[in-house]
Amino acid sequence: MSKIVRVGVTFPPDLLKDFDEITGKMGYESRSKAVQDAVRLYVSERKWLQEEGANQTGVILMVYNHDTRNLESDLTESQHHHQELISSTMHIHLGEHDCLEVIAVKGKGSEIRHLSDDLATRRGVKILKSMIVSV
Ligand code: NI
Repeated sequence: MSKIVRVGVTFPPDLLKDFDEITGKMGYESRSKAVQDAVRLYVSERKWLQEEGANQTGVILMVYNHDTRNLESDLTESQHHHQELISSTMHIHLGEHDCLEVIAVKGKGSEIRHLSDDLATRRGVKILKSMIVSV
């Protein structure tokens, strides 16, 4: 393994206080380990935006209003169209009108982004978040 490098970083006090509180509650005993994990997460979350050809995996989380005309059939059609990307989906009824759909994906970054954008821009889709990491 590569050796450890020591760096000095400055923080606004409030940010560091929040970070220490949260990581302390999580059970981190070392601030270095907590910062390393936070940076690793940040890098893995953003790497996919730059490595469109690389293999990536993750979930697309989507909240939508199922009353919106044609939305459910359009969403199903889009998912059939991208079936090679989609490993699994989970549907949760949130109330009278809203549904949560969790779509597990794996494939090329550019194709995952294409699916994500296709779903996000449809009328009736209220929230779409993707958590994609490079693998
Ligand atoms: Ni539903």
